[in-house]
Amino acid sequence: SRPSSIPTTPACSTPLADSSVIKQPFVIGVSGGTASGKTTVCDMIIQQLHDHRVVLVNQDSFYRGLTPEELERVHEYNFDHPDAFDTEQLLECVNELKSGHSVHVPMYDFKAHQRSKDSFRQVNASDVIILEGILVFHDQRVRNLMNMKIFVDTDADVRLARRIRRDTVERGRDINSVLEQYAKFVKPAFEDFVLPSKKYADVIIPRGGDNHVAIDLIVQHIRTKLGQHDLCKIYPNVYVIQSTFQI
Ligand code: UZR
Ligand code: MG
Repeated sequence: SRPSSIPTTPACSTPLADSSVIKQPFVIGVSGGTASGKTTVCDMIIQQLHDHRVVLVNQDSFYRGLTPEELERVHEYNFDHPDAFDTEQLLECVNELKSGHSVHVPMYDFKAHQRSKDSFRQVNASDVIILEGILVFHDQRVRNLMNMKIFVDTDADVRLARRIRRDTVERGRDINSVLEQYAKFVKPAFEDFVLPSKKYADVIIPRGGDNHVAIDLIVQHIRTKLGQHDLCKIYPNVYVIQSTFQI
């Protein structure tokens, strides 16, 4: 017989009776080099957390649109540099989501290197926010919003092979421009900005989406944390009661 104040099920998927209690979502950062399998890892986590409300926010959505001058010299534009992203807007967006508000995430067109002027993606408040991108661990303010940081660590040759396939098939590039961009910007920026941010990760997943064991372990951990996370916010005394019980 448990005291009635101990919730028997995690309260995360049910609306709160007491609206004065603010429940903060659990924020997971997923970083790693280009084509490392970040999106696949995120999709697998989302699939396995199907009984929770999970939203994915991609750093790619916060690419700044190129000016006409930049567009003219697009081959000289460094899309892998931290300055290519509107980090202030990303911060604002994740902060809003953390406070339980819905947000409008910009839509970025990889072929035109532009943001859509009139369409946005509405992202609603949720239990878990996954923030994915090559440089989501770069800015300390963004890192500080995360409850868990995952780095997807995939060999550079595997990433380059995937990148060529993706950019030619999905992003309308020819192979020469992909290789040129890789050598000129992608690889150096990986070494200068992405790899050094690996040290902030709590978990490093080798081989990305192929690593089912790692993803299972991570999901188990998120479930545990999610339970604790919610219970701490909603029932601040619950652990006190439980520890009294154990004595
Ligand atoms: P992921 N990128 C483009 O190729 N074109 C754009 O308009 C905007 C971004 C690329 C960017 C980076 N680099 O390597 C990659 N270049 O998108 C990040 N060159 O995407 O995390 O899915 O690999
Ligand atoms: Mg991706």
